Amino acid sequence: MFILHHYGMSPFSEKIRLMLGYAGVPWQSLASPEMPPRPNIDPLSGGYRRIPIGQLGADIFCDSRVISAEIARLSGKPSLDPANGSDWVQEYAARLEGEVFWAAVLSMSPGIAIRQLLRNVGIWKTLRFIKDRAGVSRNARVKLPSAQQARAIFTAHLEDLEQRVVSDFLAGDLPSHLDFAAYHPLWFQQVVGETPLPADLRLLARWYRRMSAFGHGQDVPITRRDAFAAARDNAPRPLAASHTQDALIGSAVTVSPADYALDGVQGTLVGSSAERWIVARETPEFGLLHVHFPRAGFEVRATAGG
Ligand SMILES: N[C@@H](CCC(=O)N[C@@H](CS)C(=O)NCC(=O)O)C(=O)O
Repeated sequence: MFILHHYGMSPFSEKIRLMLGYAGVPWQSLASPEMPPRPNIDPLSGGYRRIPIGQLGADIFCDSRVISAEIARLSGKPSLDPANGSDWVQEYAARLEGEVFWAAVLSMSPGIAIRQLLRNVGIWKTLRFIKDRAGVSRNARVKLPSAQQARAIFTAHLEDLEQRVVSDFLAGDLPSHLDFAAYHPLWFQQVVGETPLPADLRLLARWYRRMSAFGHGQDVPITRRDAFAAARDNAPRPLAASHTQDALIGSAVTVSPADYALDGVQGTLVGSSAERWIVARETPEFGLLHVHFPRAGFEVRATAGG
């Protein structure tokens, strides 16, 4: 069964929880710590530090775009696969998950942020969390807005979104990946940031309610032992022959995000497609694992000596 490694306050996790609810894919839920180290998933991913991460046996899926493609496949709902959007849809989704996501996070009032952290993680972890995320921001390769700029970006974004919800969903009559990419920054502002949507944006409020109504579907809490057993007791799924043609296949590589939280994963490149890199990791604890990354937003480097 599909396992989601996630934590409550994480917007990208909410994107996937809601998508699983809409798609009707039953899932197992493994609550991760809000910051590294994450003993439930680090040994499986090999060091990718972001959340959410998906897991199907010995296949590990890093980044919500790859996870969305898996949910599309499991549910037979191709509109959930980010690769199936037209050019404008893909460009807009990238903006929502980059500039708009950061605007939602950085426009949050410091008082509310502290209150939420104290409530969710307690006092000691709050201090560690602030230090951890300051490090992520400092090392980011993308330029992050100030709090004031973030508020202006987010307000303009909401007004623009109000003009875009002319159908039931953003790219037509059916929910698509784009709706979930648009949903999670708004969820974060309201649920974690305690800031309601502006009352005059009525179409947006209706779309948001339509989306929220999907809920999270059927999730069963599991433990780290269960996730580890699933990895150990299964082999990675076979690779399509068409995914083993890249010149780098067989090379030792490091795959890392290109924007922020840059920690990379080392292994052997065993698969690639127009959308994905797949890295094999041979581990003493679980045997062979395949770790999947999207191409968009990630870098692959041949590792010295490989
Ligand atoms: N592009 C990634 C972004 C994921 C992301 O930024 N996740 C945040 C939490 S919502 C994160 O992991 N921040 C750093 C951390 O938690 O260690 C995705 O789509 O999954």
